[in-house]
Amino acid sequence: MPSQTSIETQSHYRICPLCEACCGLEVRTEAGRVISIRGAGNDVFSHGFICPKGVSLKDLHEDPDRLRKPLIKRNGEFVEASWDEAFAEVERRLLPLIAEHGNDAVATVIGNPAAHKVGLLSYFPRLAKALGTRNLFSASTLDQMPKQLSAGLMFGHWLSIPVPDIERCDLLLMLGANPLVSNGSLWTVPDYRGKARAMRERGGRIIVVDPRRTETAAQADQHLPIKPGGDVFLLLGLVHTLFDEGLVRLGRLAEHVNGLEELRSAMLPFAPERMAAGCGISAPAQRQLARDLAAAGRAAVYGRIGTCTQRFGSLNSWLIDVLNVLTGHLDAEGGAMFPKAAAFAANTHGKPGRGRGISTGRRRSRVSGAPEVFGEFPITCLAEEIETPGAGQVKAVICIAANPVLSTPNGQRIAAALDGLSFMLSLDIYVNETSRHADVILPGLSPLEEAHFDVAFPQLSYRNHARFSGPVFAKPADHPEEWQTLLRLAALVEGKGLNVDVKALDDAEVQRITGAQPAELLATLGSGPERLIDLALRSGPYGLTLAEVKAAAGGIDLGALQPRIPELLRTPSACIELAPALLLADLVHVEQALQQPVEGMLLIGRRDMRSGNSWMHNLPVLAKGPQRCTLLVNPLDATRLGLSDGGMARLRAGGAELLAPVQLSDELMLGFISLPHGWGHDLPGARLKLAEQRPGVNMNALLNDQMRDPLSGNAVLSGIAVEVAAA
Ligand SMILES: Nc1nc2c(c(=O)[nH]1)N[C@H]1C(S)=C(S)[C@@H](COP(=O)(O)OP(=O)(O)OC[C@H]3O[C@@H](n4cnc5c(=O)[nH]c(N)nc54)[C@H](O)[C@@H]3O)O[C@H]1N2
Ligand SMILES: Nc1nc2c(c(=O)[nH]1)N[C@H]1C(S)=C(S)[C@@H](COP(=O)(O)OP(=O)(O)OC[C@H]3O[C@@H](n4cnc5c(=O)[nH]c(N)nc54)[C@H](O)[C@@H]3O)O[C@H]1N2
Ligand code: SF4
Ligand SMILES: [Mo]
Repeated sequence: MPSQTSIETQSHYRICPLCEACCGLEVRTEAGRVISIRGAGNDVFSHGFICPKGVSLKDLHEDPDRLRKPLIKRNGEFVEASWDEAFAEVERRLLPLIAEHGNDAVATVIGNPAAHKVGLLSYFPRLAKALGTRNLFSASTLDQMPKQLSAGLMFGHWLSIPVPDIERCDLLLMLGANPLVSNGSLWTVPDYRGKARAMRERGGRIIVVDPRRTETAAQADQHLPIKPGGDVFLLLGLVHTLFDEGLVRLGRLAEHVNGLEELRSAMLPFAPERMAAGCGISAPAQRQLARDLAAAGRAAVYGRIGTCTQRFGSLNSWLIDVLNVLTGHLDAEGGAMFPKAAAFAANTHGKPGRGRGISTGRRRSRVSGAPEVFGEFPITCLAEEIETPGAGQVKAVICIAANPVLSTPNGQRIAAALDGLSFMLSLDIYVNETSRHADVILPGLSPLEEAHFDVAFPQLSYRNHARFSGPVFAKPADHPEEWQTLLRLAALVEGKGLNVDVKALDDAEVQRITGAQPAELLATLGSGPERLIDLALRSGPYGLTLAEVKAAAGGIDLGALQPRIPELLRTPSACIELAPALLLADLVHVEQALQQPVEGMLLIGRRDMRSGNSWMHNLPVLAKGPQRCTLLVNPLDATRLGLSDGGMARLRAGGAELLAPVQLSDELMLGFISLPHGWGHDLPGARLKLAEQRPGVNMNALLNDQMRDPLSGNAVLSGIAVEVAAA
């Protein structure tokens, strides 16, 4: 319960759902309104850190454009509807489609906010099972799928991803990440800035590999500018050097690795001297970096989205952890370590040390034949699956907390495809660039009306912890929570009709998945996500209960990361797989790429502290200030191209064209330009009054939806050649 600090002012603890840092916030309210939001000083994990996005939860809660009622499109216009009417409309439109065209005619698309919503995460599988469709898509193939794949192949589970143990690290090599702005990704590390500063004050060193001298690079000891898409060459050069110069030290892991000799011979061709042209980093610099890593007492290599959203994203993700293993820094204090989450972590369940491992390609997408990875097809295959007639054609889309029209390469193609559907349902909180195409929109709640427990991010945290926050405000009585909406949809698809008892459905499902749990225990644990959290905590490695976590103000600290190999491994061999065949087979393509360098001005993305992908530009506290959707250009390139600061540039690629305001910046190396993603809020039919005042342009309109990492299905978002001219 909220603590009473005066007659009127109440203080509430709320974990922020807006990025992976998962900060604990203190939300102060008076008479049902938010009066302030700050970092919660008593949070055992984030210790009072907050960024401007955390503050924006007030604006999000109060945003007049945020949907509070379901919408049904009638004669091309959205009209408000009751929940019963909206579900009835879904039933009326969707069931005949499934009956006529089969289960695969429905595709689902899940977006980023779902990763922060225990209700969506834990109840989506229920809907997916009811739908029984093979056409599952998500933002994961715009983001981290390569890392999940490499972790799965090496360690046996998709989410067994090591993170830097920054509080004890001496040398951190970071590629394609800008945690000073993004606040960390696949590495839950609130206040990266403070931790990096502390590391350097201890004498530690941070090296950043990035085409741009980012905020993170500027604060580091060294910035190594790399050619976009060039990481695979650099990483191969580094691994080659370790073998070539006899620097491999497996230490404690020696008895837990498989494939060392295969790896050694596979690396023979990739001498730094040959790789330098591909990455733009000289051979001596590569060799020195490899020696530094090998010599460091405690070091970690960490790569993030810049290394994933490339043609060789999977190879990059693999080679990063290969470097950690070969230098003896994986699973060692101060190195790259595996968190042990209190709940929901697959790598804490089952027989320790051995498992089934992972596989891909159990199915292929109908049109491109892309392999299924982690149960999904690449999101860049969505449009073609809708457009292409024939058996299995997608006729309906259920879009859950996703905005693919802005977030996916060639989003304009997706927009056109969505218009060709027979039915579209969005679970969203706005009428935006994607949900405007829907026939029915079922809104989620304000984050301040929801309880919160992170399912995924404690599996990626710099320190182990368990935290929970309750709702700040009671939700409107008739507004279902999103897990209830998902259960109702699942029941509807299963033909159970509209008048279902959601609690009974939930009880039956929990009974089914937990099997052995006595009915009395299940009854005492309530319902919905909280019951699932409680069960997961109880069966988790610390044997906690939800009541214990709730009772601990600011959460429970579960200590610094501890070595977990071999216990964590779930590979069939019970070893770390250093040389998975799927990855080795892709090396021939690296050779080809080396012979065919991409020419021209290369476009990369960037993130901004006051922006969150595509959907936070309608919040006043974030929207204020300078224009953020600008094209960064090196002044020398600008002169050559006739561009000037504040002037407009015309960008062309793949038949698409857009105009963007130029901002001169020496952060960028010659030949590279940068534009942020998630903009372009000028599409007709969206209802984002503030965002449309300064819409920005959609950089994804320039990207090619056929460019993917074929192993993981991840889209290529970086290093695309574009034509640039003054407009
Ligand atoms: N060029 C380029 N493109 C990129 C990236 C890049 O770096 N460069 N980054 C990629 C990455 S990493 C990601 S994760 C993707 C994100 O891609 P998406 O997930 O498709 O996009 P978001 O902008 O996060 O949109 C989230 C949607 O969820 C809605 N929403 C917000 N909160 C809730 C809620 O509580 N419930 C429901 N039901 N809906 C909610 C929002 O209104 C919005 O429509 O973008 C990718 N696109
Ligand atoms: N403020 C803010 N925070 C966010 C988000 C946001 O939109 N805004 N989005 C959230 C999401 S969904 C995610 S996934 C995370 C992502 O978190 P990060 O991975 O830290 O994201 P970015 O800031 O995009 O950093 C990627 C870096 O890769 C660089 N890069 C581009 N191409 C290459 C390349 O070829 N090689 C190398 N080595 N580097 C390259 C870019 O210049 C950029 O600095 O951020 C999350 N946090
Ligand atoms: S860093 Fe992320 S989690 Fe923390 S306040 Fe900002 S948006 Fe929220
Ligand atoms: Mo992301």
